[in-house]
Amino acid sequence: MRTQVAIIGAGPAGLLLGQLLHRHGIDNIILERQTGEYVLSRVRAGVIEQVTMDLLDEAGVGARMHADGLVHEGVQICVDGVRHRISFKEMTGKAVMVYGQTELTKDLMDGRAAAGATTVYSAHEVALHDFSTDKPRVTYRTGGATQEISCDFVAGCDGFHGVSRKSVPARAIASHERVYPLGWLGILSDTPPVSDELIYVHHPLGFALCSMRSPTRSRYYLQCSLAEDIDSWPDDRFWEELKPRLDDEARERLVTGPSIEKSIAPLRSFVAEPMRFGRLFLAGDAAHIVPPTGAKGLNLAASDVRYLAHALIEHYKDKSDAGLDHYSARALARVWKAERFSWWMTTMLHQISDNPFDRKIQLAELDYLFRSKAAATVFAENYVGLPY
Ligand code: RFL
Ligand code: PHB
Repeated sequence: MRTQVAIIGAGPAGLLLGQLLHRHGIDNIILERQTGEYVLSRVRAGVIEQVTMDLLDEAGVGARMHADGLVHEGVQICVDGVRHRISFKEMTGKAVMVYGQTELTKDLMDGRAAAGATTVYSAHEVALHDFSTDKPRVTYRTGGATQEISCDFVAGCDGFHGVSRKSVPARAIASHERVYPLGWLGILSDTPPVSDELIYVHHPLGFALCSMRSPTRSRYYLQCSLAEDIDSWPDDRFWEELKPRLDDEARERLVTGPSIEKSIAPLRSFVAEPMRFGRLFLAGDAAHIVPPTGAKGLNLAASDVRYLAHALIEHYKDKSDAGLDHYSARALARVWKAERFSWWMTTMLHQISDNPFDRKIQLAELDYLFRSKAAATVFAENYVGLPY
């Protein structure tokens, strides 16, 4: 088989890249290790930046998000039982959209199916070859046979555990990492949210987040230890641990119910540099991970894809490689700012340290955030997403 761009991974990065390229007549094939049903069953991100919304519109897949997504003009932060609000609208004139990654992935998959573009699900043993030459190849196994795709470029959109980054010789890549000694235990339930805005909770018992997917579906997270066993968290225990962290009003409004999904995600900051190796380009979680506290992972995947899609379009339409040559530096400049914001929010809001000094610093930081318009503006500007 032959294609212009072989894309590894059918997560948001791979699907969005495929869609943008397809709209510009650039042929691409996506290879995905899992089945489509499995990809759609992963409950992950919920917050979409304005610039990501614009990109989804550019890809022609934004209609359902605009119809069903919830526009949020501010966010709430609850510290030791007292809630504070930061208005995005007032500080930046912008807003974010609350719309589940699962729905967005479905929109992208439907868009791809409508375009008639090829996605190979259950593609096993994907291997990248010759990407340091101008004739890269990708091989994989499906239905007991080995297949080969020759292409002009390979886009590694296969997430943190994917094969693309691992195919790069160790001497050519530098990794920067911070692992936090905690995770998020998340549940999804068909109960109305406690508030019409997200509530990030800082509490001596540990961080919590009250989020949502719709007016009738809530998403909650609790800070947990990495050693936590999901089976030791029946729903009742989750709700009982959440309640004391909330303010009185939220506690009264909390409607509990059976979980429809429950999972634990470790918190990690990670960046691999550079993001280009000959004709292989990494995008999204394949190149970087943020802890979920700043809601940046999916949005960063989208911004990488925007830079990469435009660079590839420039290559094919204008015969210019300027965008490809600048891809890594451009993407990383935005990545590191989101890494900084996510690290800052994580360290400010979680109980990480036993040293009382550290908690005092967290409280001082939060108090400053609520009292200073400058600090609130910095927060809001980063949360709604920095410009490209
Ligand atoms: P993905 O989504 O991991 O997709 C990669 C795809 O590649 C496939 N794959 C392979 N395919 C072929 N061969 C191989 N060898 C392969 N290895 C892997 C995988 O099966 C998969 O389908 O990466 P992508 O596309 O870069 O997208 C990144 C986002 O999914 C991620 O950053 C976000 O979910 C992070 N995230 C959040 N981001 C936000 O912007 N806002 C949020 O509110 C937010 N909340 C979250 C989050 C992530 C969370 N978890 C579970 C880590 C909340 C949580 C709890
Ligand atoms: C979510 O709704 O899943 C969510 C929202 C905000 C975050 C992380 C996750 O910071």
